[in-house]
Amino acid sequence: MSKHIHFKIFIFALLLLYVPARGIAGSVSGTIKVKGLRSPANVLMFITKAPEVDLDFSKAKFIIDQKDLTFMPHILPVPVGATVFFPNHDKVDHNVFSLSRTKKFNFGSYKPGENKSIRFDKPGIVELRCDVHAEMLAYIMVMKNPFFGITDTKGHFQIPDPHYLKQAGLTGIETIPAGKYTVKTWHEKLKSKKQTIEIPADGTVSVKLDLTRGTPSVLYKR
Ligand SMILES: [Cu+2]
Repeated sequence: MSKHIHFKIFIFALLLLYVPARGIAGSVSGTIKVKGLRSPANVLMFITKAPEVDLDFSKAKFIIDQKDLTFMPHILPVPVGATVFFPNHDKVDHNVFSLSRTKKFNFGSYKPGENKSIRFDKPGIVELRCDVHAEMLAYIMVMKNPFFGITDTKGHFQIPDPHYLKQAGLTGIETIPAGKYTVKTWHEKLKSKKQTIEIPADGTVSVKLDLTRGTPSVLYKR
């Protein structure tokens, strides 16, 4: 065979390998049950390792609202590089700060109607507090990949989460490339669990996990 034919076969083989792999992708959905907590909501469900994706942040909007003396949402996963906004929609001043190693900051006291923002450039957990209101607590989870979801009040979740993507203004990551992955849980009062899953070429893999009270594991081992 000539070099030319060899090259053609090589290209053809590459196409066989490459083309299907791009178009074939699925998702994860499931239900979490918890013991020892009133609600199965606010559990972060995430894929530990995933293929790299180019994320377009141009329309991204990540917000932790301050309303009725609480942070909303209580837990917000964001991909590394995201900028999060912290509008004050209360009638009183707030002072949002973090002592976490992932990102230390202190906005100082700011007034109703004001807004602050900061970019999160390192993966890990950021615990948010308010200097004025000791009971205010929220978590920003800075994630290595955009494949995650948060359980609702019934314990249901989806990865990727269409509602989250729409709210955050992220596009192009509506599915996860088919293959074997590990899905893991994180909640501040629940022991973390993980499970191996296989994301199908087309469709959804279902996950059911029972969680109990305890200390969660670190988000990523360093
Ligand atoms: Cu406050």
